[in-house]
Amino acid sequence: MTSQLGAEDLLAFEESVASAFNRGEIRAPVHLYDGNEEQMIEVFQNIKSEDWVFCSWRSHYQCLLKGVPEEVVFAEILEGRSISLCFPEYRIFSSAIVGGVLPIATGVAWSIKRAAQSNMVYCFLGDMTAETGIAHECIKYSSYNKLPIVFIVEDNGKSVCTDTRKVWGMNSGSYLKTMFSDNVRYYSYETKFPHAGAGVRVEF
Ligand SMILES: Cc1ncc(C[n+]2csc(CCOP(=O)(O)OP(=O)(O)O)c2C)c(N)n1
Ligand SMILES: [Mg+2]
Repeated sequence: MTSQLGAEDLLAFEESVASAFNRGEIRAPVHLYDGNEEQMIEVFQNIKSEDWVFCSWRSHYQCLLKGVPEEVVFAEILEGRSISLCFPEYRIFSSAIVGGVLPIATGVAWSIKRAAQSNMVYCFLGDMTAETGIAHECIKYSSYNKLPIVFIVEDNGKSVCTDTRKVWGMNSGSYLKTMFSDNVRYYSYETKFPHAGAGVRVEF
């Protein structure tokens, strides 16, 4: 655990970003979390400062829980960089490209294994990203090669405004809920926020 922040702190941070965005103070997209605070804190129980964390466009909670100070994260968001927050000194990186971080995270895990180090990689991905070909390849490769990486699938049931299950015809949910269990964690959550924005100004 690299931060002592609780669910209330995470919620309050995201609410302050939402307010700033709705006041027009952030002139770039924001992708907010809501409803997954307990799950995120639980995942971060095991994450240490020497571990690497990779995220998508939705990464405020991970940055805070990895130990980046709130004011530092907020300043970057105000500068318009919410969509791809990177703090190399805290070993946390994000990309706004669907699937963009997955091969990079897999490569870092491979390098840790080759160097016989003991730290880990944690890679967060949404439910639609989890169904892409690149996710399948990276997860499969990591599992077969026993790489020190955990992929955390965050299922909010949607991809922007599209229903993930409907797209793939998944009546019983993703195969990743049960397969590759040494390398995959899967949780579901419901959010009050749209895909991007905070419900007042630009949203989609
Ligand atoms: C290569 C690529 N294709 C399309 C997009 C547009 N896009 C941004 S987020 C997103 C939805 C991804 O859904 P999911 O993986 O479930 O993540 P969520 O936003 O729900 O957390 C899409 C299609 C993109 N950023 N990159
Ligand atoms: Mg989703």
